[in-house]
Amino acid sequence: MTAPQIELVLSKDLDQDLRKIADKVIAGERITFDEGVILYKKGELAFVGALANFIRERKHGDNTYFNKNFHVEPTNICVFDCKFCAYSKLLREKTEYDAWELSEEQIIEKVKSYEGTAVTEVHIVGGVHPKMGLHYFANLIKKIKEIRPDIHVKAFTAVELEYMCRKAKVSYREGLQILKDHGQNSLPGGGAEIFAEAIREEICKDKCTSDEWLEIHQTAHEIGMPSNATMLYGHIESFEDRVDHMNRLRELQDKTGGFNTFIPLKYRNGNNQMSHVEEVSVIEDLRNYAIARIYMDNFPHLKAYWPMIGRDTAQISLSYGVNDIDGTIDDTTKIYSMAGAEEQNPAMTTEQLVKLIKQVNRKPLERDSIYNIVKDYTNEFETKEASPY
Ligand code: MET
Repeated sequence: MTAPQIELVLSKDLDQDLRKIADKVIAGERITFDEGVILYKKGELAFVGALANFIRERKHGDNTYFNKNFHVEPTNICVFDCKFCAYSKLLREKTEYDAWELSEEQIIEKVKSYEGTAVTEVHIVGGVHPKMGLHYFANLIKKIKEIRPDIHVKAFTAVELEYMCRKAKVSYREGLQILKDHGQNSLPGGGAEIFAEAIREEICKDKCTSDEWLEIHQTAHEIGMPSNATMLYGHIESFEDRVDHMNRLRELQDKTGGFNTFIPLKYRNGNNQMSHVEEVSVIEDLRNYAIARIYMDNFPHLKAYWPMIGRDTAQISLSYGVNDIDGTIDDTTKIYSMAGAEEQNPAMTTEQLVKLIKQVNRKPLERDSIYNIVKDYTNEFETKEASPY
């Protein structure tokens, strides 16, 4: 099915630069930085989409992953002041949302509320609270593991970890080892934003630097904790900045192999300090997924985070390189709903996730946090037969 799709795109009067890139992709070769920029500048959606889908099917066939998870967001009080953030409260004017600070008991109660359910992962991120430190969180993780020894704890962005380690006066390696010893399994990909220093200075100058973000992930990989990586796109960055961002990640992945998934995050412009910056179109979202799939040749997985992009676009993205759509969530995160995303109470049942995947002729597989298959849902939740495409 894939080859004719590509033929169709190539048989047009194709730009020579794009032709060369297509030949490389079909041959399984890596594209260069300059070629990444060319894709952003000249690659129409149909072209980059066909290449990305070709790669997706070569790597994964129709396999499409989701998981059963929930989030814990201990607080939205934050010492940092990222201009794109609609979430943090401390340095910010009061908005319709109040500050919150969960107690340890409240967090433990939340975890207990999932007793007897089939969740496999808890995702813990939030504001960088001056009083919630490394040892507090290490003990919290230990308590979570006492209640749910089987649950995968994916916790704390590099931004949160940099602050925690600095305050506790430990090296990244020591800090990460303490968290690992208390039961933390992996790191989420947040806080990367855009690595280009000039843009970082404009949008989030007071939090950890790009080099620190990369060093923390490298250190985590070295001590056996895998991680994910994100890129906040569609604000004031250039196409060169996006390729530079992906390039730094691709280089680190060549060294460590510790990243599982790349997650492009769309800039949403609600309730923040740069709301005048327009959001990009859905076409650009899909082009960005596709180019990421083409460029990040050493990342196994590409995720569309549905609470951010919406379930319709997440479904379409499965034809543009994406092979993972995250999880059930159960209305436990406010990060994107506060930024104006359509999903104001993000939650999907297993049936909804499976049907979303089956409707577009993909294979729904529940995974754990490190992509072991938990269950194949091919024969469950019958849905209207999808047309071939
Ligand atoms: N505190 C995190 C960071 O900046 C993000 C958590 S969600 C507001 O990396």
